[in-house]
Amino acid sequence: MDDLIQLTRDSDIAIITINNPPVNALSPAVASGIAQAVAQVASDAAIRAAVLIGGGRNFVAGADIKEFGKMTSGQSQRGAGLNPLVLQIEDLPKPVVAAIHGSAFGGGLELAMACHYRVAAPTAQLGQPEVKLGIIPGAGGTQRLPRLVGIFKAVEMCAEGNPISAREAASLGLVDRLIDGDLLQGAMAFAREIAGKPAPKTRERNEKLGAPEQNAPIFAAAREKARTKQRGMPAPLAAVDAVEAVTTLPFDQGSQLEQELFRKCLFSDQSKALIHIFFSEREVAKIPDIPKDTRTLAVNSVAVVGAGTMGGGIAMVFANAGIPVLLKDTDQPALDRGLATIQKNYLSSVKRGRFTQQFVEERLQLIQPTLRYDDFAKVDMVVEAVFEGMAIKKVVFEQLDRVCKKGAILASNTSTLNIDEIASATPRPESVIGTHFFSPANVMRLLEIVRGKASSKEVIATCMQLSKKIGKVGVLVGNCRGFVGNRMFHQYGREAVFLVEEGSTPQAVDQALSNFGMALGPLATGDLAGLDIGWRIRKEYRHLEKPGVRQPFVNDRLCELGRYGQKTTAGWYKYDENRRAIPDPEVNEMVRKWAIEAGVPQHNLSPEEIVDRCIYALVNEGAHILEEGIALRAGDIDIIYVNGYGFPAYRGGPMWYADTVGLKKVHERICDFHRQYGELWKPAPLLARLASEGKTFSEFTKEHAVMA
Ligand code: 3H9
Repeated sequence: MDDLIQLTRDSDIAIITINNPPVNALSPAVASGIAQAVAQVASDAAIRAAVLIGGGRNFVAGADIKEFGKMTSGQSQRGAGLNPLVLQIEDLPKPVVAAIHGSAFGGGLELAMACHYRVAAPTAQLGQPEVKLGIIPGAGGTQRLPRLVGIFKAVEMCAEGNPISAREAASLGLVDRLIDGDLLQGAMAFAREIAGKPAPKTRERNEKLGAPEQNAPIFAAAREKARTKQRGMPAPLAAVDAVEAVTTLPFDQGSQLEQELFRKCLFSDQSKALIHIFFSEREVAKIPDIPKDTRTLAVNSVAVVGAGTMGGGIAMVFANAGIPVLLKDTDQPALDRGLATIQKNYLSSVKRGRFTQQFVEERLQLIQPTLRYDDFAKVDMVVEAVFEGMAIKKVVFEQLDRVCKKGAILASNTSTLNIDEIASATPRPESVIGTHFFSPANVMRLLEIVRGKASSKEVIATCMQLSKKIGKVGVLVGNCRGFVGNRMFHQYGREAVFLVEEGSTPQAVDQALSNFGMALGPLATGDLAGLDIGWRIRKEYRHLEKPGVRQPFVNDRLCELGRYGQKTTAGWYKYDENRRAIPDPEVNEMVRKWAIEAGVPQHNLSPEEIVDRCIYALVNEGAHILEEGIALRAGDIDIIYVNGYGFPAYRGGPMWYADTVGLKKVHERICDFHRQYGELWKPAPLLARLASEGKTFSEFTKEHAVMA
């Protein structure tokens, strides 16, 4: 036992404290330290009961996820040694009480369930989130949880991975007592009550397992839900299989099945991809030239300029985080419309059970409408969300400079424009930054934080910190047209239109990418966002197009016909009154005719080519972005795509996916496309280099995390 585990005593009660900051992950050393402490408790006749507690802010956040990479790469053979440990605790004849605060997740909950009793702080969270990492519980969780909470809840928790509150856990019987006040003292008092009494083993408790005829529909419904809500992922189905084993097999055999399924999932590409996403999501917060202790500015009040769809959504984001917001527009009708939309959105959240009526009323109180810039004098931050045009944005920033206090953050929600040019409208470019929210802003997790050349480190650090507070994943990106997400999406969307021009249909393109795992196909996404937006941007930038380089055109033709997508009930698809997309033979016919008239060569396009062309268009642009330092790391691009563009997390994002396929293979395919389809497919130099060196984007990232 070393510093990781402390064993102390208070008369006849032992206290085992886990000290492995920041989250008490169960590394092999932690597991072996606990095992030694438990052995001492067993052998010390003066000890009649024990409390197992976490030091710091957490009980235990689970097995050490870093160990999984070592296990799958063969660097570590033994895993965390959790299974022997949980059995050792459960078999101890003296009762052990797990005292839970913060989180008891994954292996942490499995450890707690092997204890004979559990007490918890009311704010604690308990869960089996393994499926979010592409695995299933691997230390008896699928076998013990149903014995404590019943089949229905156990299936839900293991297959969906969402945590429950300590209060819910107490009502289900997973927690034996909630402790208000000092957790250790409460746990000690509990331990004294049960000291000397028999220590009940969870694995022997069968009273909540129910009858087969009750359980069969639960498993069937869980499988159906997993197939639709976690489409393409085997881990949730494996979790259901493992829980089902509780009802058909004795504990030992059930545990063995759990082990087999756990290992199968752990060694899958999906698990590696999801673990990459887990760590990348934490890594995005680390900016090499902005140390952790950089001073941040207090953001206690915000103003949003523009009460349109984006501005309204952004106002809701701040209000939801408890930050008062002034919402400004130019005239009363525009402001009224914006507020009405906000109210409508909140109402639907109440209907769907996401928020309570009281929560919504409090949030609405936090959003104050105004028509005057002068009201902004005291706010700490302004987010501009007006129409996407440089001239109007500059006028807004001149006004902001006139009214805002010194040091206020002046942010633009621009999705494409040059943040330095916007900043040039003020004499304080150090306070200007891009905060690019994704639509609907109150739902989408991604926030691109665009670093201008003068943005101060304090302003960047504040926005990165603020993103977490408002429930977003903030990713710092460099300043270029479209930044990271939209710059890549432009290539992806372009390729999707080319495919339709060359002989595919919108349905075939969308279906191939949906089967790949994208939340929505590119053409349906265009219809959702509004085809007129891209049309307007293309017209604005037409002068920059290189002569002789192919450009998509049938999307413009659809717009000329007034087919803007969902908002006009027609785009690539037709839409019914419930906004359901219906394939439109008229579009297919028109597009075919236009393409043939324009001399676009027609060919048969397989789903494989559709996927390769769209996804490799993302990858090739991503490689340019990485080399230019517009993104700090390949993982940052992946986080942007998973959180902002519906890229399947289980494929790890576009750059990870390319690494998984092998950059040599990706490069060769892109070279084929270059030969066949011309200039736009010129392989990015970084991709060509890494492919020839046999390296990956991840390896490149480890060597160069530098931003332009
Ligand atoms: C499992 O248990 C399998 C079992 O069935 C048994 C198998 C045999 N391991 O998120 P934060 C790091 S699978 C290693 O920013 P927060 C994290 O990378 C596991 N490291 O803090 C970060 O490092 P850094 C099931 C971990 O307060 C730092 O801790 N468990 C682990 O916002 C702080 O993390 C889970 O999936 C870990 N298990 O949130 C739970 N957890 O500072 C995963 C965290 O270097 N964890 N780190 O960037 C979480 O959900 C959140 O971290 C938690 C804290 C809610 C606990």
